[in-house]
Amino acid sequence: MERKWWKEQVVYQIYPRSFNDANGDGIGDLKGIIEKLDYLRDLGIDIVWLSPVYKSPNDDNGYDISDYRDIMDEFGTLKDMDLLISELHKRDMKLVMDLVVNHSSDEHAWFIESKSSLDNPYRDYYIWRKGNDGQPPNNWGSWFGGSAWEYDSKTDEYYLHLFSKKQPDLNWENPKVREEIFEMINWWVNKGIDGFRMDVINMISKVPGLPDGEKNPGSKYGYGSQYLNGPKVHEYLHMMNRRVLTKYDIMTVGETPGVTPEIARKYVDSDRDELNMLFHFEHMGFDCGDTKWEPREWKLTELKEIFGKWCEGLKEKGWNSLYMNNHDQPRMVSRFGNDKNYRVESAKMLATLVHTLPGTPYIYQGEEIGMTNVNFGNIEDYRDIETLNWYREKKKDGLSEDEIMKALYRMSRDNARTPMQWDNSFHAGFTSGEPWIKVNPNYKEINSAKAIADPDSVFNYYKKLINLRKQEENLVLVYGEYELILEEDEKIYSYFRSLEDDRLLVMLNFSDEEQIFSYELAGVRGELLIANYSADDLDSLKEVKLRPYEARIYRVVNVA
Ligand code: TEU
Ligand code: CA
Repeated sequence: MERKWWKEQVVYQIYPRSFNDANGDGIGDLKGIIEKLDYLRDLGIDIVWLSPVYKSPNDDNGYDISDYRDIMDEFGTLKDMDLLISELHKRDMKLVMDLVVNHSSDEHAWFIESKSSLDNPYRDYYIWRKGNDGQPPNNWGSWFGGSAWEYDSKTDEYYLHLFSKKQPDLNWENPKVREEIFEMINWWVNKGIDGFRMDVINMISKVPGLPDGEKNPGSKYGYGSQYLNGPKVHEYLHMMNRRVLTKYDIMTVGETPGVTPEIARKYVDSDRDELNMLFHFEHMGFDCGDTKWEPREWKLTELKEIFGKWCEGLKEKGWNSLYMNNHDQPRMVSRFGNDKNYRVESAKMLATLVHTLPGTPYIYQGEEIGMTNVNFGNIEDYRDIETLNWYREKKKDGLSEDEIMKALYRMSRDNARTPMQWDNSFHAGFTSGEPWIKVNPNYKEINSAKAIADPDSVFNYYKKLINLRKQEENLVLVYGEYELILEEDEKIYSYFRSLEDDRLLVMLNFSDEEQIFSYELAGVRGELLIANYSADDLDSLKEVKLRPYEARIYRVVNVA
């Protein structure tokens, strides 16, 4: 197994708008991030991934970029950015930027040119088509609702936008577009950044002719089939790798909805020179029905099967990225744990899973203090475009306010976007002004200041866990083999990680009841490395009682 820094280190995702506001305008900013670097260093973070900070009109909170070489006014300036990079490097930390190049903003200079006339030199920077008898060119749906095509009367054509209509898709078929993007990437790397998280990077190549897509159940629109992992995506990524990425020691992680391990290998097999890692969504969909808004009962064995398949699938070539939440997903403790009676225990248990499976762990801001979903209960308090569009659509369909609010509490992206809870002062110490989105009312109980001071907090458990994974003798958690045991158990998730003579045993109780771990394991004793309840070394590991959401890691030692 080839050793790499990005395999051994831990990534922390910052959603800048909600992280820390230094100037009191209610919006997080770069200076605010700089103020918190020592906090992150103390936690044990090596790599910071910043959600987009580029110039943007904020239709989708920065995922709609109007200038790739400048910073959003609310966040600061390029000078602040240089300072952030040097302050990170000074602390031996690295910076990964979000790269959003499937689409730009409709306010990007390229698009303003593009839409101005049919023969403008920038026309082909985007994807324009004639309508079909007064209807859009095909049946593709936008991920944020409605058609993926917007009519423009000036030139009597439609442009493609897989996301909001303020996010027109770039035309990767055009070599000039690719060249512009590669140069821009180069420009950022030369500024000293250490890698990229690539937004929906497996959507950049569309099937030629743009045929209708397969419809999702219950929808009149086609989703995905004609552009997810499209025909030229590997050609483009290989090109990007050869032209730019390979020249530097940087890390890359692609965001790729709709990939299986088989598909993933084509992106991350180290011999293919494309990406280092990717984010798959299999564990982000298995608790949902036809769309993300409908819940589905899930079983622990399903989760084990998903992670097991990915461990196996990428074990020879490639590498996994491990996450249970991000800025698009509900809070993991609310989704997979119990944020009522066992918030602290289950947050630690889930963290133990993320940091002990094979792959690079990603922490989403606030996760390290066990932040939860927010029950706003009022549409006025929501800000997310996907949420607001869906609300409008469902109201029209006649769904009750109550049902809609329930779905939002479960799945709205704003669950992850409420301000970081720093302390118990007004607005949780996030801002001295009015926050752009309300603070979760539980901030007096859940906040960093309190967590830092409490030795039993989620925060202090993360610190220990991160440190454990990095300790020299324990690189077994990074490079060791993964072996699942108690495969059929619906309450306990347990596995070995082993490297040469070193063998660790992870035990996780995924239920709110006591469980007995029972496994035929003779002639060994267990040295406890970490646990989320008080626990000790054990002379035998055959039978171990696990309390609700208990997590333990033992070093398994042979007794002669
Ligand atoms: O998300 C891509 C994506 O697949 C989303 O549709 C995601 O599944 C959805 O938000 C879940 O409800 C990326 C970014 O992470 C997201 O924030 C952006 O809105 C989107 O791309 C467009 O850039
Ligand atoms: Ca601010």
